[in-house]
Amino acid sequence: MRLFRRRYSALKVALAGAVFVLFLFILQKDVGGKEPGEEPWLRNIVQGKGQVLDLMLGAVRDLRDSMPRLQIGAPEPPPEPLPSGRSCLPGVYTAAELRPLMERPPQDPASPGADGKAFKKDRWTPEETKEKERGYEKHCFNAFASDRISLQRALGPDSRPPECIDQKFKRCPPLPTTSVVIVFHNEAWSTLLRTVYSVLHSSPARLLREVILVDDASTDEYLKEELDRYVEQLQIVRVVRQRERKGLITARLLGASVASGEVLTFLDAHCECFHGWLEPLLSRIAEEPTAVVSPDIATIDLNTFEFSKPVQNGKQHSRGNFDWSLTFGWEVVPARERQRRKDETFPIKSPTFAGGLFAISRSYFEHIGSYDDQMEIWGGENVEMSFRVWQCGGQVEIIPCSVVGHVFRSKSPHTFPKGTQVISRNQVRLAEVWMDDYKEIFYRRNQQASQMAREKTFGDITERRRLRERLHCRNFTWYLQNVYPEMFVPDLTPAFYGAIKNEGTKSCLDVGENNHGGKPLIMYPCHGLGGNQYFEYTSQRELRHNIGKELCLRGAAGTAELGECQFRGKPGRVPASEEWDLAQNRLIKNLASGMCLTARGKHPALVPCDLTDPHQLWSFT
Ligand SMILES: [Mn+2]
Repeated sequence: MRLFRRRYSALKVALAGAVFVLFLFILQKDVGGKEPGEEPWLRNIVQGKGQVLDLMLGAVRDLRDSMPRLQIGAPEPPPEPLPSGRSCLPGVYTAAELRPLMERPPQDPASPGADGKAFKKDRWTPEETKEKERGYEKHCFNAFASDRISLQRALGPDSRPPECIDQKFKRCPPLPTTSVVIVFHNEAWSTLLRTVYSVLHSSPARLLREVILVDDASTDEYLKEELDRYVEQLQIVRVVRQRERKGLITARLLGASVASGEVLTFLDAHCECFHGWLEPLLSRIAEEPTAVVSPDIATIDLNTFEFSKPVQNGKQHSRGNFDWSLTFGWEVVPARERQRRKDETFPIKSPTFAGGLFAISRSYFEHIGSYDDQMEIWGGENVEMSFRVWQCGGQVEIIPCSVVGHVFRSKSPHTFPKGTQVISRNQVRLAEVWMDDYKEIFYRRNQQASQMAREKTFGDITERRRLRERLHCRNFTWYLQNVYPEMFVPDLTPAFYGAIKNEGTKSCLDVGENNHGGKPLIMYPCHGLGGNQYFEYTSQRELRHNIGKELCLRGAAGTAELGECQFRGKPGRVPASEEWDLAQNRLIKNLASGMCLTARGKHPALVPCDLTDPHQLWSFT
């Protein structure tokens, strides 16, 4: 006992304790550190930490070696060579090295739709007209035209900006290989196969590992054995099938699970790839493995199948955004982002992406949590992935030198087996996981979603929340401030919100159909669904109708109309014409005119205030 006390003084015990803690830390680091080391996007970060650790490790190695091993560690695999150590030639790829897998057959310039031109037809027999109508009905595009255009049509000369045409791609690190995954459900034969051929004709052979067609339980006969037999001759094309209709998300996951390329490239089943579409996408991922990249999506006209080709210069680019009903939209790239880009080869940072056409490193796709596999059918998955990628350290970008055409339809030809409420359900899942308190802004605008959130009928999200924890993702405030500072954030807790009911008419203030500003308002029976009757009385004393756009009630001489809100956040100010006083909580008084809103007359208007007139009395419901 005395011996013990003499040899282990308090100071020495403390010192030994500290060394032991350090030892534990290193042990844990040895085990936990292996995984990220294998992931290229983390390698840089780990390297920095690694150097510091090496120093510490050297200093304590002797100590550690002299201490007893607490457990036997797993055998260590040899360290992976760093990218610089990889065997690849210097310089850039030659044109020969980037030759496509398949040469296009000779093109007949007189054939329908040749070189991406419009399909034209003057005379129609009754049978042809009938066939055309059937095509529209089934596919919501002109399948008649598509069926008559060559499956292997070319798109004419390369009309992209010169810096895109001249862009060279470094051999080191090599461009990654890709698997192109195309999901389809009862797609027209000609659009599906033209998409496939267009990939085979425009993708460098050395980069295209395979084309995977994922059938989301199509019911059309021609998409079964006939398709299997047809693609057999195309060698690197194969079909995998989802027996039950589960939608885009699970179909994509199925495609990804059988893919062997280093990059996953997702395309829709009615696309055509333009010259040199693939290299810029893969090159950006080689340079930045956490980038999720979309091509510039060109329109293939749904009536004529004309391909709107890129122009040499001056193109106004669009990027993805969202509104507070969580609907995806396009906006012109703001000046700040335009100035950052030196030429067309620079990526455009995008707050969200459309989600149909994009490429992502396969290992990063897995790392970042692929998709929420409990989302159903379609809708919201692109916004979910956008928030997730940005918040968890990646980036969502559009690569303008990569051009892919897509047939944009005005409506969906597909059924929603469980109804369209699956979209709200998907949106609630994403709001609950990624949006923190801002989810309330969405819920106020979508009654169905709000109810699902209240009743917790959106399924289990534990796994997705755990993913957010595990990846140490940033919060939604960070996203709004850093990724989308142009976004207007409505009040988190508006003073009043909902429908504005009139005492005299017992009906509600309503913006009317398709009122994006400029049209007068109407009075309409209160329906309690939000939508056209949703208003917020803001902390700035505006009356905002802001589900999609930020629209404000504006008082003018005797009239009240809807217009785009002048106030876009501080340091701006609300003009008096858009400022309203809820006098005695019953009158709605305009600050510019000093007059009050009345429901009397054809449209809501402004008249001298009168507290005794029930048509001037309003309340939020
Ligand atoms: Mn589509």
